[in-house]
Amino acid sequence: MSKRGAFIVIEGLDRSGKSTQTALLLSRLESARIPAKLLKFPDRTTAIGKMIDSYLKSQSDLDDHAIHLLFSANRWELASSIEHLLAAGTTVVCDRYAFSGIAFSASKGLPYEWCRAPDVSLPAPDLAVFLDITPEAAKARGGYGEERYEKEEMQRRVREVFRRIGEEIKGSGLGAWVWVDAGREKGVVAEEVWGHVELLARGVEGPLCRLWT
Ligand code: 2DT
Ligand code: MG
Repeated sequence: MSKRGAFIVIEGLDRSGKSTQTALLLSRLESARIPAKLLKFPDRTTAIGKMIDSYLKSQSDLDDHAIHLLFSANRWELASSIEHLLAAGTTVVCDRYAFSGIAFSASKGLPYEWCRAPDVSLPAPDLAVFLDITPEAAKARGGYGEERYEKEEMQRRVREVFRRIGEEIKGSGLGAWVWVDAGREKGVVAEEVWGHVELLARGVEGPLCRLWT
């Protein structure tokens, strides 16, 4: 039986190095001749993504529930492409996914279970790597940007919810969740990330799991 591609999600706070690390991971996969594709959520290029982009830039306001559902819809509109890529043997690396969806909305006060619901039965990653950095260290990396949520207080709450999500995944057998200390030099972090990804990226035999089931 031929193996499918691995589904890898990279999560973390703003300025934890997600863009840098996902780019380094992609070139590493390329050097190893492993077919791979990088996706990023939110995907701001779709019609839904444009609404999200305008909300994040504070050019529009939306009810907290409504924006949460748009973020989820933005994953659903790409879910079948993810499945097709994996089935064709391509490793999919995602910069943020449903875990960011829960972490950010729950940090605004929406109930955790409610936040989880719209993502039920989306493809579940085989591995989620959480790039862990303290909000202080993140801030020291040149400050946050201008977008909504890029504030130290918010990031602190988000990190707490991410902890809860990680514990839940580890206890559930739904793929793997690893914490990587992202406060270190980028080459060191990349090496550790690669250590977690390499074997999976050689191909996965089991079926794709579904979120939260
Ligand atoms: P970037 O800084 O990575 O572009 O993210 N977010 C993201 C949510 O609130 N819910 C979600 O489902 C996702 C995927 C995190 C932009 C911001 O969007 C937040 C930061
Ligand atoms: Mg950002």
